[in-house]
Amino acid sequence: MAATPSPRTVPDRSGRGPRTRRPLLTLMASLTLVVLALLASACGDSSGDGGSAESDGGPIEVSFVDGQISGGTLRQVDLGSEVNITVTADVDDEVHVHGYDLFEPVVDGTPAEFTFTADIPGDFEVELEDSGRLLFSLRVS
Ligand SMILES: [Cu+2]
Repeated sequence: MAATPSPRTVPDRSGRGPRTRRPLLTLMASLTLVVLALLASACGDSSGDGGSAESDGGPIEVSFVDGQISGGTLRQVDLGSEVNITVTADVDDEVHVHGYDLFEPVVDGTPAEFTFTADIPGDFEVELEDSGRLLFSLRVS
């Protein structure tokens, strides 16, 4: 076996060396985009944001009637508090509390009701799962 000697490559002497700043910036930019995309695309389309935050310790009541959602776009609760959510709808669907991954069927005439401890901080969508409608965002902080 004759080992072929690898040809000696000419050392790179093309000046002051390559500038490698730009690729790093591009990488960081795309990482940011990926993170943003992941956050935004949990399930269904989410656009309800920047609304008026309503902070109240009481139960959260939201209704979906004739395609209209009423009850507020952003509801705020304290981290660690007991949350009670009641969703009334004139359709048969399923209510999904993202993040906490709670599902509860809602039937015309029978509201979906959740009671849980808000022990995960963040903004979470509460959604009518089948129709893909965002009922409101739950902010736990
Ligand atoms: Cu969902």
